[in-house]
Amino acid sequence: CSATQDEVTKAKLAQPNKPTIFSKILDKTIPADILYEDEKCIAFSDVTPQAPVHFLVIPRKPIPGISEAHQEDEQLLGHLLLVAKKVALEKKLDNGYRLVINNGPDGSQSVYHLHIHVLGGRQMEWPPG
Ligand code: D5M
Repeated sequence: CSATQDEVTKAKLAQPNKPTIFSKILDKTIPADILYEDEKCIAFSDVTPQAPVHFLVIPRKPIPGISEAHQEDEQLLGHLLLVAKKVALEKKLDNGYRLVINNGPDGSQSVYHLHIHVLGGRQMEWPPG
């Protein structure tokens, strides 16, 4: 669909430079629908939802993408997954959900601040586009 195409176009044009729009969400200079936050991460609703429930979990540390995470980030990455699960439960996604990490141009990453997408509330298809 054209919305999906827009996301791919944005991803192709994205520059892996900091700071990103997510830094502004973290420092609260732009608003977001924040679902959860702690000292290591924040979860907020995606502004262009691809499912009835679609939120992002991001670390406060500005890791550009999963390809730039390192051994020292091991605990943080585990924490992000557990927060994704916790918020999914709060959102009552009892029948399942999907976690996605887009990485780099071929992965259609458009914001170069690591984020886990959590999508649910409908049947997911496979393979993804
Ligand atoms: O996904 C980046 C995601 O970030 C995409 O689904 C839109 C979302 N996004 C972009 N700006 C905002 C703001 N301001 N609030 C909430 N969500 C936002 P990617 O995996 O990089 O393609």
